[in-house]
Amino acid sequence: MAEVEICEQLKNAVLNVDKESAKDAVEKGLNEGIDPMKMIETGFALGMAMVGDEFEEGRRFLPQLMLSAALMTEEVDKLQDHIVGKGEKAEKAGTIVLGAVEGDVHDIGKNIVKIFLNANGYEVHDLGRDVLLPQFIEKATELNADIIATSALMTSTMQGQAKIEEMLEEQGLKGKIKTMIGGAPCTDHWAERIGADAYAENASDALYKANQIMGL
Ligand code: HCB
Repeated sequence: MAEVEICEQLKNAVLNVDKESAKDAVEKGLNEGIDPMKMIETGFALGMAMVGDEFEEGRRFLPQLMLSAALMTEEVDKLQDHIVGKGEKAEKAGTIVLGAVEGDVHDIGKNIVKIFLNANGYEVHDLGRDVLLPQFIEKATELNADIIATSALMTSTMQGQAKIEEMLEEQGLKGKIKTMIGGAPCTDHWAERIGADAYAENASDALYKANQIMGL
């Protein structure tokens, strides 16, 4: 089965909340050597974006959203061990404090970012979801972290990313601890507006931007 067909099956499995089909496509994909990140980003994530659109249009309801999310989380967990990066590098690339900002329980995307950064040599301290804003700075200071990476999936919670920038400024830490923002409503423009160091569109971009920040 070609990569494009596997990704299509994964996308549809999320849309139709079809666990068996998702499992089958993941197994086939792994057997055929398809990049697990491809399966996540162009299979599952696309399906999830479509689920979100239908939810917004009132054609899908919260319980269905939750089922799709649970299915995706379970399968992404399985793919985790198959993501090949430079994880075994002797030298670590950097330390990142990661989390979904206060008020936001969306964590599927954040978890994918974590898996990918980890696999590529970053030490990632995941604070989880709905993380109180000061905790990002406290943890980053404690660990002498290089980057605070936040995830916000709602227009309301995005404001938390702006507040983190203000708090870093107030505490004289701006520029010392770099920041990366992500999540579906975020953009380069938002990063620029709030003074974040980088915006990442997806997990591969998060690695690229983290490497840029670290000068790698
Ligand atoms: Co939720 N939800 N949801 N939701 N949800 C969204 C986000 C809406 C856009 C749906 C819509 O209306 N179209 C909407 C927000 C509208 C807005 O603010 N403008 C919304 C809403 C309204 C809500 C509730 C308020 C619904 C309600 O209760 N009435 C509620 C909020 C709860 C809360 O947070 N306080 C809610 C709940 C849920 C769940 C629990 C059912 C479920 C989340 C489960 C979970 O995460 N464990 C859920 C889901 C699944 C979604 C959608 C459908 C998908 C999100 C997702 O997982 N995408 C989403 C629609 C959408 O986003 N289009 C919808 C897939 C991942 C892979 O993409 O963008 O998260 P991602 O991550 C990418 C990328 O952004 C980047 O890399 C990732 C990997 O490629 N990235 C980073 C992410 N974080 C990064 C951090 C970095 O530093 C760097 C890069």
